[in-house]
Amino acid sequence: MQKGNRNGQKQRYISIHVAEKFDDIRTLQNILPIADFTYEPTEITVGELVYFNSTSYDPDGTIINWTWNFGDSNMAYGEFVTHQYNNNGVFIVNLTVMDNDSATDSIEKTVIVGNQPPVADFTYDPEFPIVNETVYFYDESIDVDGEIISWWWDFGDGYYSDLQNPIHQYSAEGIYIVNLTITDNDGLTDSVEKSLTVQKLNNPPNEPSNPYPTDEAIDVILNITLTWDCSDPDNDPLTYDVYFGNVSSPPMVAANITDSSWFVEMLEQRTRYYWQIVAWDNHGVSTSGPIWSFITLGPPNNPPYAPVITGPNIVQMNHDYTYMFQSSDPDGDQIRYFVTWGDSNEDVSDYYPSNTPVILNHTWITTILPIMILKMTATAEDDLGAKSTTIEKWVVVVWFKSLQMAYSTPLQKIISNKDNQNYQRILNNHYQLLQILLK
Ligand SMILES: [Ca+2]
Ligand SMILES: [Ca+2]
Ligand SMILES: [Ca+2]
Ligand SMILES: [Ca+2]
Repeated sequence: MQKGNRNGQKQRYISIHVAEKFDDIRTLQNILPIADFTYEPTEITVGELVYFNSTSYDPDGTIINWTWNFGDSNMAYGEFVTHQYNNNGVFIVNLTVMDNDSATDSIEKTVIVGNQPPVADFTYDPEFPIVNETVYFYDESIDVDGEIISWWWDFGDGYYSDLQNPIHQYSAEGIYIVNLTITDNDGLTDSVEKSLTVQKLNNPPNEPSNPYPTDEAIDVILNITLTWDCSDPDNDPLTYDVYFGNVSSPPMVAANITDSSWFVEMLEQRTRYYWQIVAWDNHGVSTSGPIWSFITLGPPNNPPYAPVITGPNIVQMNHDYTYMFQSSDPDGDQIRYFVTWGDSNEDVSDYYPSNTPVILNHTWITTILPIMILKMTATAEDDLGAKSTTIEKWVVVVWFKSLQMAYSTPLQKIISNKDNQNYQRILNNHYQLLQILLK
């Protein structure tokens, strides 16, 4: 790679100086300097900083001048210089040195500035593709002294592409090693690898089911293992949060358990317990089960007493009326009320402490008859499921306020007879007659 221009043998020049004074006549023999240099690095690429070091010397004096010609029209002066080549190629570097007697020597060396290799890089989108989703690959490779002329993508699943910016779909979940190899216009290559995680589309767990004790079970023992079933559409492993207590929105008593069972003990007798399971899959997605309940064993439960209904007997259609229901439970249990309004509508109240008046509203909507007698019913049920006897109440529903006012007293009499079996028929068939009778 390096070669000198010297002709092998050292050349010597002799000069004779004649002094002004005879005593100073001396015959002097100047020896030529010897030019040489090294450079670092020896394998040069475009843009790289190259250090040129003169190793020239003068056997009988000193070097006083160094002139560098880098072969690319650039010059420099000095014993130690640096240079960067902007193009690859072959360059003749010339160094000329001069000694203190103005004698010179030169040396030339050939340097080869190589091709800068390309640098491979890429990105892809989306970051976490799911199975069969289109993944976009973007070439981000660079070549500082040329251009990239070919690409080879290995998607890691047995598929390849030679496009610069390919797309690809993965048909199975997993972690894939994607390799991109590029080649620049001078034939140098580079590769880069990145791992890509393909996820499956996640489904939430199925709803917890098949509780034990079964929902609404009674006489459940006081120490019992609750169990349930649950699965995940993706067959993900599941964990469970358990909510349990004697209130209808039970608190969480266990979190993140892996078994589909939970032991509870020392439960109170003849008490309704509520419980709920929340299932989580390993993608952090959850599904809540229904709130189940059961009643523990204990002394016999007594039903609430029959409720009392308080409210108007004669009402106008399409107006809202308020009724109060009240009962008590011999055991002091909470009570809720089932109410039928005689027009095929029903209501169920929340649970309230024993002996608490409970208000429910109702509107009888337009009927085809100007006067109708309807039968309301109310039943009290304690929170252990024991029902009272059912109480009835007759209500006369009229079209107009005037009817309500006019017939209030006589209708009240009829209703109070507790013998209304035929009155609806009478009212329907003999409305005019009744009108007269009631006057
Ligand atoms: Ca010399
Ligand atoms: Ca290049
Ligand atoms: Ca899942
Ligand atoms: Ca009771």
